[in-house]
Amino acid sequence: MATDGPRIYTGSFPPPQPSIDPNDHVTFMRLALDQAHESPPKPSNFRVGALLVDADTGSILSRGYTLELQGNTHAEQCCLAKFAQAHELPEERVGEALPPNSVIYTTMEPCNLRLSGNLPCVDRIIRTKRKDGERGIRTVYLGVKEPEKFVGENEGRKKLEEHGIECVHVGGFEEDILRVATAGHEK
Ligand code: HJL
Ligand code: ZN
Repeated sequence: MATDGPRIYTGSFPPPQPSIDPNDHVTFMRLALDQAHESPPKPSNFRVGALLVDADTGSILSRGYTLELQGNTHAEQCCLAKFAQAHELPEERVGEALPPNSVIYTTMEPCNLRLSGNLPCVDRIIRTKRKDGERGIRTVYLGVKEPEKFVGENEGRKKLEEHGIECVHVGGFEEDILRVATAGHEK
């Protein structure tokens, strides 16, 4: 007979994530936008969210948002650095732990120039190389182009494509993404 006590989870740990269809780009972008909401408003940059996904299985490998990690950190940077950390690698060697078909979702086109002079996320993405020499991140899904507010025209997408990384715009979230990204900016 069934009892009313608390149900005890006896499965694997951590519990398996509900699986997302790897082609469901809208759901992944929505989850990236959830990340952007976590970012503290700052007048001199955008609030962005990012998600690292294994495109073969649809599993989420890592998440990140602007200023999540210590210092002046970007969403894509945090996402990669956290995955590297979880695999006991420095961020620049994160590619060695990436599955063969890894992709990144970001609410905003990755940066190609930073006012602070920090390494742009485009370079962080390009340098992801697996142990077999293959590219770590194959595709970047982006929600909006970077507004021309801080660095003029961002050539991030162009540079990624020049390096053979496919860039795909996931439409439908532009208004929300920009509202979240610019919260805290002077009007
Ligand atoms: C992206 C982010 C983020 C930006 N872009 N893709 N992800 N904050 O997490 C781009 C913007 C830079 C400014 C200021 N923002 O962030 O151009 O201080 O934030 O290095 O150029 O540069 P710093
Ligand atoms: Zn960046």
